[in-house]
Amino acid sequence: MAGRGVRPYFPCVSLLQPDLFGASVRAAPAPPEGLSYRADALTVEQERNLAETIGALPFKPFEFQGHEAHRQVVAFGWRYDYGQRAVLEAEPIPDWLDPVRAIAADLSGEPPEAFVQVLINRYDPGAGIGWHRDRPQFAKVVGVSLLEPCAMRFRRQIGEKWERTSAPLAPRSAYLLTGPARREWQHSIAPMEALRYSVTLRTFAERRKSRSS
Ligand SMILES: O=C(O)CCC(=O)C(=O)O
Repeated sequence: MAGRGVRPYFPCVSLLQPDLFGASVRAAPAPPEGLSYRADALTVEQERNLAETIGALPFKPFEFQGHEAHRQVVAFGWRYDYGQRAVLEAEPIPDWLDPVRAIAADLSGEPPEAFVQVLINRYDPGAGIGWHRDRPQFAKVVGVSLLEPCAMRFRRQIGEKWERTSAPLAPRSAYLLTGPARREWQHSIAPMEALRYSVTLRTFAERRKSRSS
C-alpha cells in the first residue's frame, strides 16, 4: 500500500471535456496508469541541503555504447554498466540519502532498504535524457526532483502509432513508476534550461533479488 498523500496522476480525466460554451474539446491525454506523484515531498530546507551535498559529488558523464552524454551521473549501491551489460556494485548508499529513501518507501509501500540502487542525475543547461525504459533488473522506480521544474514525457507504441503524454515534475516533488508506466511506456526529459538534479531510486526485480541473496 502506498503512503498518505500519494495520488495517481489525474487517472479520471476524460479525454473529451466540455469547454465554456458547452462544446467538446480534446483535453490533454491522461498520464500513464502506474504513475503516482507527490508534490512537496521534500521541504525547502531539505532541498537546499541535498543540492549542496549533491553539488560536491564527483559526477561523470553518462556513457552509452562509447558515447558520452551531456547528462552527468553518480550511482550508489548498484549501477548498471551498459558496456558490460551488467548490474555492478557501487559505493554504499550514504546516510544523507536517508530522507530520500524514506520518501521512496512512503510513496511505494516498500521498506526503505528495498531501494538498493540510487542514481543521481545532474542536468546542466542543454542536458536531458533520451527515450528509455529503466533496466528490467530493477522493479519499482522513484524519482525526486531538485531545483528546476520540467516535464516527464511518456510514449508507447500502439500498432504503428505512438501514444504520447507528459507529466509536470515540480522541484521537491517525487514520482513513482510501477505497472504500465514502468513496463509499457518509455519516458524522457527535454534538454533543461537551468540546472536540475534528480535522485532516482530502484528496487531489484524478484529474479535479481534471489540471485544476490
Ligand atoms: O530525471 C528524472 O527524473 C528521470 C531520470 C530517469 O529517467 C532515469 O534515471 O532513468
